[in-house]
Amino acid sequence: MKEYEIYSNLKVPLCSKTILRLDGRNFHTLSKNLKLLKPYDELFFKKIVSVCEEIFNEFSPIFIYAFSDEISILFDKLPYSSRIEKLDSIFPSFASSSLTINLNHDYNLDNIKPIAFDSRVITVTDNEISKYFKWRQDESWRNCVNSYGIHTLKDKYSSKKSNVIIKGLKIQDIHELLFDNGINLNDLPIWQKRGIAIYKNNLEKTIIDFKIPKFNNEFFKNINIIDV
Ligand SMILES: Nc1nc2c(ncn2[C@@H]2O[C@H](COP(=O)(O)OP(=O)(O)OP(=O)(O)O)[C@@H](O)[C@H]2O)c(=O)[nH]1
Ligand SMILES: [Mg+2]
Repeated sequence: MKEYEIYSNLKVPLCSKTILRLDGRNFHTLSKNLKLLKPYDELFFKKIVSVCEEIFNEFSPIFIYAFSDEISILFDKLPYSSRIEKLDSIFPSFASSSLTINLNHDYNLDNIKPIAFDSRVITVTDNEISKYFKWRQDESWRNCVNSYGIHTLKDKYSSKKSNVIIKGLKIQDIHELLFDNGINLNDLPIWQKRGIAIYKNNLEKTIIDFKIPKFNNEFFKNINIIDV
């Protein structure tokens, strides 16, 4: 019957570096059920960071980047002989279990649905690495501005209307709206604006970086992820 497992030999090509991106399933509902602080809940995000640390320690990727409910994991060398079925099943299930165990210390999980992450495989060349992470970091920034914007609008409008209004505003308009309401985006914690990263420094010490810069080639060169 083994020949019926027709996808089991599907592998990521050897010639590229690989990113696995995990994203929490339906975390909007989870955040409601756990009564997370809006727009950012530091305790919850620290649980996501713990998940990243456990992945880093267990599977030795070279770099992890996370914001909100998504985690991008960069590998130099893939585990499980690069088999896609293994990667796309073990990593999201490991993350789901890890998050559940971590949340259980501080939250009541009695009435929540089982936590799940989805997973996708992204192949990149060395010179696309910083482009990929910059793309995700730009999303983190957009997410930050929008989340604070909606949070502010909800003081005056319904949730639905706030979402409609925010979609019609340019980023500069949202900056001004926030500024008028006493929120200066410059003063927000860096992890809320740019996310966090885990990597090894030159002394092979694991760094959990809550103060990452804006990603560019230089950053990835300095931490020995790329050569040029
Ligand atoms: N209140 C609160 N919510 C958060 C926080 N971090 C993540 N979330 C929630 O997680 C969601 C993540 O966005 P998405 O991944 O687009 O939404 P999702 O509900 O997970 O939907 P799918 O990924 O498509 O399953 C956000 O919309 C928030 O509702 C937080 O710190 N506080
Ligand atoms: Mg999600």
